[in-house]
Parts: sequence; structure tokens; C-alpha cells
Amino acid sequence: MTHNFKAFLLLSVLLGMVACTETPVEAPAPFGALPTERQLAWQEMEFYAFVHFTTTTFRDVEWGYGDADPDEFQPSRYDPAQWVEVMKAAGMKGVILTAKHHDGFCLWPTKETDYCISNSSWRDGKGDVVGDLSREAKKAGLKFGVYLSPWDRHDLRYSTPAYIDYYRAQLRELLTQYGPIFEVWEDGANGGDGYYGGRCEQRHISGNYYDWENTNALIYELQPNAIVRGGGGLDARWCGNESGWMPEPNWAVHDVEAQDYWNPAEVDVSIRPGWFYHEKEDGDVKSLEHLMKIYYESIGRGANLILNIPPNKEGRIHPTDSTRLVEFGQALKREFSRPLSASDIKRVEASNERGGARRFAAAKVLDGQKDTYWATDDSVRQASITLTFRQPQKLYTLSLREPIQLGQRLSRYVVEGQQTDGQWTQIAEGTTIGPQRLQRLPQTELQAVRLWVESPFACPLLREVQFYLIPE
Ligand code: FUL
Repeated sequence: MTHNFKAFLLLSVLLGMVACTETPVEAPAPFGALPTERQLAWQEMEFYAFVHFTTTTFRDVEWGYGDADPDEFQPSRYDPAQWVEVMKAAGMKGVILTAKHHDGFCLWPTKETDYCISNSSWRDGKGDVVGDLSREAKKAGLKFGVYLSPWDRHDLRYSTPAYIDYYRAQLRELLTQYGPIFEVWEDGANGGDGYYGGRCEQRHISGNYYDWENTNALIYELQPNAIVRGGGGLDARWCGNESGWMPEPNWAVHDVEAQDYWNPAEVDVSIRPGWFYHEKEDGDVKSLEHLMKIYYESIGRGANLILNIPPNKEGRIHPTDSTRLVEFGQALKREFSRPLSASDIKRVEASNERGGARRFAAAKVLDGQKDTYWATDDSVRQASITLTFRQPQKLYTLSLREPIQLGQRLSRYVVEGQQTDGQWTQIAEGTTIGPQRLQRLPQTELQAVRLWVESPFACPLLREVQFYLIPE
């Protein structure tokens, strides 16, 4: 070996070592409160059904008083497979049933009370709506959840400690006999008056009566993947209205300053004015436009949407509702049928890319992956990303997503469009993004779009920028 060749080898080894030891760019640290595994899975559910059904349906009221005879529960053409078919067609991913509403009547053959379906002559006392719906849902690939009203206007024990044992025993039945449960709905409503074992009086409860901490511990013990939704549950929160819209900004964190815990919102709304079926509301089923508006203002604002579809006295979803839901499923498919493909985008640039690393480059917003994202250096609080199209495009809708597994960060965004004459103008703006933000855009020809984001607490991260074109 010549001297020169040895020197060359040594140099190569040294250079190789330098290359190997070059410090890789560190991933951004997670910020603040983070979603749990079950919350992350739940955020992907996005859209599911609510089913309000009990003796109340047959009395044509909203809040059953708790005095209906079990025999009044007589759905004549009962068909939970039809409910599920409609849910599937609408694009829903799950269903939550009122196993017991405020009237106290239980839709499954519980051993804990006589006030249940086993004491109706319907199906010779062999009915089990919870069992039927959970089975149909499973067959169709829908997740199943239960609503169990804490306020019970029938039970004599209500407002005494014995009722809490009763409520927990009911939960134990529901959470052990019907397979995986994705969500337990604890409702906060209590109007005071009720039947209460024939006493027909007002009953008020004090602050910690339900002792949710221990009740929820039981839920997690029996169903570790279930989301417990307030009343007493902290996994998900009420959006604050029953009209189908998420107020802005929508921070999934309970206290943004304190960053205490992840507490994402769920928007609950009925396809009709009431939660239960009433014939007089047959003409008031929400229009397609209204449902689409709800979709944009709930899921499109980072919340989950639970849409109530109440079975009628026959035990079927009324034809007006089922037709509307099928149409809605088709409209949703159409709405997002023309995603602008990454190959239609000539260039993606950002004002800053973390450490100049490819792993955090602006282009990561286009790769369709959950775990990859554009990131900036830690010191950055405002940044922009510019997407230049190969040809001018008439855009329709924009979808933005943060990688929420690293916390929610963005407080505001502004969208600018570059017209074909080179002029830039602002075309949209908004506040928080979170798991998803949908934004309709003006339908003008644009050759580029720039998105500005503000991230007051930590460096901005963005998982997705997806444009949709005007549906055909
Ligand atoms: C409320 C209840 O009082 C309504 O009847 C309905 O169940 C709705 C979803 O929640 O608190």
C-alpha cells in the first residue's frame, strides 16, 4: 500500500465519521396537554349517529315523566338494520343509543330494575334494543356507544346514595354484555320534577351527588378505550349548544393558559327539532344545505359531530329522514370528490423549515401521512407556506390539519391567493385548526396560495394542506 493511498483511506474514514456524527435535526418537542391514545382514535371518528328511542317516542313528548307503562313500548315494524343502513349511507362511523333516557325506561333486559323492556308485552318480553343495535352496528363496521341518563325520573331511589349503586350496576351490564363501547354519554340535564316511584315530586341533587370520579373509574376498568363524555366525563366536552355549530376559537385543551388536559368538543344536534320522533315534525327535517353547514361548522372546526336520527313509533327511521341522510352521504362524497393532487403543485416553499431538514420540509403537508408534518425552528411563532400550482386552479375548499399528537398550537391563519396577473389578495382567515379545519374559498382562478399561521406558544406544525376543486 502506498503512503498516499493510506492517507487517502484515513481521510475517508475520518470524513465518514464526521458525516455519521453530524447532529440530526431534532423533532419539535410536544407542546402542552396532549390527547390520550383513546382520544386520538376518537378524533378520527368525526361523524356518528345518536339514537333517541324509548317509551317517550310513543307518548310523543321529549322528556318522559317516568310514569309510562312498559307496555307502551310497541314498535310495530322495528328494524334496527334499517337504522344502520341509513347511518352507513350517510358516512357515519358509529352510533350511540339512549339505553336509558331521563324517563328511566331501560331498552335492555336489565336485572337491576323492573322498569325495562322485559316487562313490555312487545316480543313477549324478550326484546333487547341495545343488543340488536350493537350487533347490527358491528356487522356494518360501525362503533357502538351508550347514553345512560344520570337523571332518572322513574326510580324511587333517585337522589339517594342507593341510586348511585344502581347507576353503576347498570353501567356494568352495558359495558360487559355488548362488546366494545367507544363512548359513554353522561348527560348533565336535570329538570327536578318526576314520577320517582309514584311520589311525583321535585328532586334536586347537590354538586357531587353522582361522584363521577368513581363512576368513571369503573367505566375505564370495564372499557379502557371508551371516551367518557361530560356530565362528569373529561374525555370530551359539550360544544355549548344543540344547534350544530362549534364556537370559535376551538381549543381542544380545557384551559389553554394552564395547558391542563385534552378535552375536545363534540357537537350534538338532531336532524329534526326534537331529540325524539314526533309526527308533527315530519316537515321539519333539516335540509341538505343545513346539514352541510353543520358539517363545516362542526367537523370543519375541529369537533366531532353526533347527529341524532330518531326512530318513529314503528321503530324505523322515517322515509324523509332516511332519504335526506342518503342524499347527505352522497353530497359529502361529492363535496370532497376532487382533491387537488400533489402533482398539480409545482412548488411548496416555507418561510422557515426546521434546521433545513427534509424531514420537516414544507412539502410534508402534501404527503397524506398522519405522522409527518412541516415544522419550523423553535424560535419561530409566525410562518408562511406558499404552494404554487402548475396551472391556475379554481379552488373550492381547503382542509388544514395539525399533528395534534404533538399538541394544539395554531391560533390564527390567513389565506392569500395569487391571481393570474400576479396580484396577491387575502381570500380567507380563521382562528384555530386542531384536528381539522375546513374552509370554503372564493372560486377565482389562482396560480398560488400562501397560508400564514400564528402559533403563540411553540413553533408551528402543520400536517396537511389539501385543496378540493369544485365538484363536477
Ligand atoms: C339533553 C337531554 O335533556 C335531551 O333530551 C337530549 O338527550 C340531549 C342529547 O341532551 O341534555
